[in-house]
Amino acid sequence: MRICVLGGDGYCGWAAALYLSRAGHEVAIVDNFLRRQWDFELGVQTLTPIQPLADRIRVWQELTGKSIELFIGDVADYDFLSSMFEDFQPDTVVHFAEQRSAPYSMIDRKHAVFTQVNNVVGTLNVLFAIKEFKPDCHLIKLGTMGEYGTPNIDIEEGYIQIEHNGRTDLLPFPKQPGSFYHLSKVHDSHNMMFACKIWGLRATDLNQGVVYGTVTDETSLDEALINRFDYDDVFGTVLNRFCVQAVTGHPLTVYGKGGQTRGFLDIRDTVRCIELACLNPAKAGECRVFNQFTEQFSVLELARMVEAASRKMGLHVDVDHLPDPRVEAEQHYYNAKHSKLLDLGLQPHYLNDSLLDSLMNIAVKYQDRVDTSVFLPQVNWRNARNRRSKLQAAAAIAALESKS
Ligand code: NAD
Ligand code: USQ
Repeated sequence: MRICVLGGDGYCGWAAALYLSRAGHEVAIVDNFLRRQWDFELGVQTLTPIQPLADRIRVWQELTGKSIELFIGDVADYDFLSSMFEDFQPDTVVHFAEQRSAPYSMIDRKHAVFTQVNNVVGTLNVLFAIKEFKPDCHLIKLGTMGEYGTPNIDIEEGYIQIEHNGRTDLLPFPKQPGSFYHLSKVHDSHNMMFACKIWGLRATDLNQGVVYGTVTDETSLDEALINRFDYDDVFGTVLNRFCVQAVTGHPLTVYGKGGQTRGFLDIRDTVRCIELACLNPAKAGECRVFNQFTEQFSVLELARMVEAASRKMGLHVDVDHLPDPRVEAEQHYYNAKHSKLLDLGLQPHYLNDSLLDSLMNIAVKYQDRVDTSVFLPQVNWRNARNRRSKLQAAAAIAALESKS
């Protein structure tokens, strides 16, 4: 297949592009390096020393003999996207290219507006480009489990059969997202459903849970292929953050009671899920939804697991309960269905002791790159104007000056 990976310089996109390339597909990466710019803006960096994209791709080609085409540009720029479609003619587009941090979208008005414009316009452009240049192309779009929120009923995969006043219908599952970022995904989902209905496009909305880990079979082939591992308060996801906090002896930052329960998956399962969706495309006119996660945990359960793994390594770690900077249920019912990808053949990597040890060991390996000032949350949902960017940039500049 000719597969175009939008956002292929990012965390999930890089791992997926290599996996699909190794599996024998013709792969193109599209990215405009916004993610690297956000690191500069916030004064943070990934724990792992990622290489420039062109270098990563060159090393991949030298090691495997497989080439990956590169298109540098903005998915939200329709002229750029059109020329990419005409040139590469994808059979499948895997769309990761969005601003994906909930805290980033909650910094202030500017960041909320940017997030929704970047994400919603980007996805609309992809839908129009498919319609205009390759109507049979299968769109695989990364959504999020956070679209559903935490309702007091079981969460279905995208649609729910509802009986009302004696009549029944299969309707989109109600959405109760918890940030302007998560809202952008809901808007995308509605636009995709509508485009499939009116133009007969084929799409798969992958409502992914929180991803952890950094190593895949492909990225471990060479240090130059190493993937991102974010642990800061804005882009770092919870388990990755806890592992880095533990190895530096920092108390684990559980927000509130820690009963917040989410779906989780290993990055190796992310890439396999993408492949399964590619190999089993949606039908023309179908906008199907898969819930993409393998296990659910509460934040406090994860903290206890990391605490136990640390003890085995001879590290003492405390678990702190900080006031929750987010507006979210701290204790709630959660039972989300996730059988469709298993039915297609997914064999999950479950979070066991050895997997947790390997995550902790990555944190140990790059410990000297850790900036402990980004452990505490600095974006509060209740404020319309957080000072996160300016403060952090000032701290980063001061740190640079003290080093030079
Ligand atoms: P990431 O930030 O590491 O990667 C996103 C990539 O897209 C970056 O390289 C960025 O430069 C690029 N990008 C963003 N906007 C762009 C634009 N307008 N044009 C071109 N490139 C653009 O994010 P990630 O963690 O790899 O997440 C990828 C997707 O998966 C996102 O849509 C995210 O919402 C979804 N997702 C991620 C997680 C997770 O835990 N990481 C969980 C669920 C869903
Ligand atoms: N949390 C803590 N302590 C921390 C960090 C987070 O208790 O130090 C809590 C949060 O309050 C939240 C939960 O952990 O309740 C998950 O937070 P997170 O930052 O790990 O993940 P989230 O903001 O939900 O976003 C991430 C990705 C996003 C993706 C989403 C999937 O950044 O792109 O859409 O996971 S889901 O959670 O299913 O919506």
